[in-house]
Amino acid sequence: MQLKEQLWELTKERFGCGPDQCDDHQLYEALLLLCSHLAAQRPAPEGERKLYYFSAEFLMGKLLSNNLLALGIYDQVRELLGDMGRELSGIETMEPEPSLGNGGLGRLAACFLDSIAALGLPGDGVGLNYHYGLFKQKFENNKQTELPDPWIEPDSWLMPTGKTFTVPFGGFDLQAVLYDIAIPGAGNKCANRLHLFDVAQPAQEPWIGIRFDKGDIAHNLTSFLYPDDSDEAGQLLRVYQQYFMVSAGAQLILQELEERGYTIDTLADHVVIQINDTHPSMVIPELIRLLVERGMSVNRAIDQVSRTCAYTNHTILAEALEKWPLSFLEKAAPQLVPVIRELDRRVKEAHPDPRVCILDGQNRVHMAHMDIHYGFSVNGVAALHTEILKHSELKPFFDLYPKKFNNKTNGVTFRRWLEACDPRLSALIDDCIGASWRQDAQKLEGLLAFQEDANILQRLLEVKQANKQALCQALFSRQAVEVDPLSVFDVQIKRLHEYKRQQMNALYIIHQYLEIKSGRLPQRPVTVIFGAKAAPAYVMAKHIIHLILCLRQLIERDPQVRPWLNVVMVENYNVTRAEQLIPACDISEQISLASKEASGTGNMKFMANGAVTLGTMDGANVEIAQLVGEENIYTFGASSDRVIGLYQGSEPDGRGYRPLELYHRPNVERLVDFLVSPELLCVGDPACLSALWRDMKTKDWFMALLDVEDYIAVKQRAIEDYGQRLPWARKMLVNIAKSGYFSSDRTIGQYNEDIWHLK
Ligand code: 26V
Repeated sequence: MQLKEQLWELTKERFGCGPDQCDDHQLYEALLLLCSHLAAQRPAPEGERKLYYFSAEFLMGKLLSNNLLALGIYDQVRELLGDMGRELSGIETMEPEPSLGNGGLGRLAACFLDSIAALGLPGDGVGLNYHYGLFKQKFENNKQTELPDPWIEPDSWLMPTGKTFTVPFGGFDLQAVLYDIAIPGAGNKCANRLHLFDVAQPAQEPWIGIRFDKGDIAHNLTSFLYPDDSDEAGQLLRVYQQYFMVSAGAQLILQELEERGYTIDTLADHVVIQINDTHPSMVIPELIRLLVERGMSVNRAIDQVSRTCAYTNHTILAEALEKWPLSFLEKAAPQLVPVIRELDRRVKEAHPDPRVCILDGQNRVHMAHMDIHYGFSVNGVAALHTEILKHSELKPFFDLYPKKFNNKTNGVTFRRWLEACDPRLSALIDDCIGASWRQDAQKLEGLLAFQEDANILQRLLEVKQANKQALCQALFSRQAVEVDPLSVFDVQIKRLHEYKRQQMNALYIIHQYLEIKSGRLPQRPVTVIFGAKAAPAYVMAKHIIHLILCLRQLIERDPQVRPWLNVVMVENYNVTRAEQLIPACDISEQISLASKEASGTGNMKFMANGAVTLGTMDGANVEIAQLVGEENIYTFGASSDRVIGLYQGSEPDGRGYRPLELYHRPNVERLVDFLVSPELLCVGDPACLSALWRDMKTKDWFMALLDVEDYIAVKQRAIEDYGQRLPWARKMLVNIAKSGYFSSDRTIGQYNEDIWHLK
């Protein structure tokens, strides 16, 4: 049946009318059903080995366009709608975004599923079906407030499978009910699945706030995605969530193994499990337990599981490395405790070094240590990050198991992050080098041949201008914010964290403000755009949001400054907003303290969309710099070696980092002191601003004052260079041309080649 007829039949049956009579929401539902139907008919890719990608987060973003593209019916549907005088872009707005992730780690998992399917590899995701994704952010009185964000409507991408598994907790059992989301492979006829487990009787909504009864595990286990884990009840619920996910997932794996006709003693030949950070680490003891329960000896079970599991590390931040008190596990999953004790015993017997123990002196379980000892692969997510793991953070482990360590530099799916979000640029690229880059992003290198083509460079500038114009309209209609489309768009969008140093960008804004106030006008107007959510319990991060919102208000009210400097904070930053912001960006802010950002993936998306990076030599920025060359990137700041040295107490005289001394430099002091200036206190909360001010002077844990002067100088230079339009366009072009390396298709190819060996 033709697509057109299928759509007619669907809407006739559902709504009693043709698609031309449907409203946008009805059309959205019809297209969702159409996609689900087509995807469900697709077979899984074939293969003797199957990957299970375990992750507590899958930040999928809206799926309609993505699925239309992957199913190969995007253009057809767009034309069909066009014939009825309708636009796909309007219909897309009807879809609620499933925000089942906090940030980079969750979005990476989503890009990976897209690439695994596109490469036709047999690999499914395993996670949890949170009913509420990351909170919805609202600004009130220049502060962040949080609201629940429901995403599951009567029609959603979730498909009931009818499968359930019993998860045994201490003192009670829960049924894990399995839902699937189909992941169609772009350019082939297969589909994988994202398996999401839910409790059988989820709490009845609606929630009024984001607080809920963390003791009511049976109903609330899958209610919310965790934005943080700041209190004990929350942490315990998190352990319940993790065990629920891995126990049900492990049972699913063993069930599918049997269905595929294999016995459990061939597990490692037919299954590979990628553990996405330590949230799913309990899958190791759980699988061992299940195998022993099925009659395997402990030695053989440990051997099978160790050859099945591979671990990815995504951060070196100490506070983010999970160490659960054994008492939590005794409560949530007591049957795992003897397994973990046995795993620890074996480690201590072989390696008495306390730095590599699983159970430490305070009876805490070091999840990453368990993964490294009992997994066959450990990878970091960018070259620099992996080097830091090997030679600093995880050095004792690298000394034990050098062969386990490997790097897999992150990537992003160009189908969402270039083709879908930037159709204007995609069309221009097609005109230059044909459409084959859509299958193989490395082909973008062909653009290098156009570096001296003034006509193409001009068109590139026009595309960027059109995207900036579109963003201006969106900002105006959503937030009533007016932005000068001819200003430089300087964009920092990512979770709010001190190590990402949004506060340093705020110091730049203060610098510009003071310059303009004292009559030194900049060369051209700049719009500094932020998007960021702060974890609700992360006090300092909330203070930084407050600072930015106050600066925005101060500047907006000032007719002298307003024409030259504009500050915008996008409310409720999420995947959908990123898709509008990234194509419109001129300068991509990647200014984390060197050594702290494991990779970053936004940096790659910006690059592919023709933004020029302003960044530190951190995470994947290092690889971006190598690829584009120094004339096509703006780097600044202390090196990761120097930063690591400072944390260890070196420099200037063995007493480590001392912000107060940096603060007393005249150019720095006036910026920092502006936080508590009468002007700012007029619009802001004195308690928040002075707490931030004091912290910056005396602690400055992520060394904003170390790099701020260099940052401001280099940023000025970038803004100056922006004025030379054709040379700037050349920088944009080189960035796009070199971005193909950061396709997640490349990353997944390498995971498969080195770790998974699927086909
Ligand atoms: C987690 C937590 C949990 C509680 C306390 C504070 C805290 C701080 C950071 C994190 C990060 C969790 C791991 C994560 O999302 N890492 C990100 O992974 C991306 C994909 O590999 C990578 O691009 C980012 O650089 C890295 O931060």
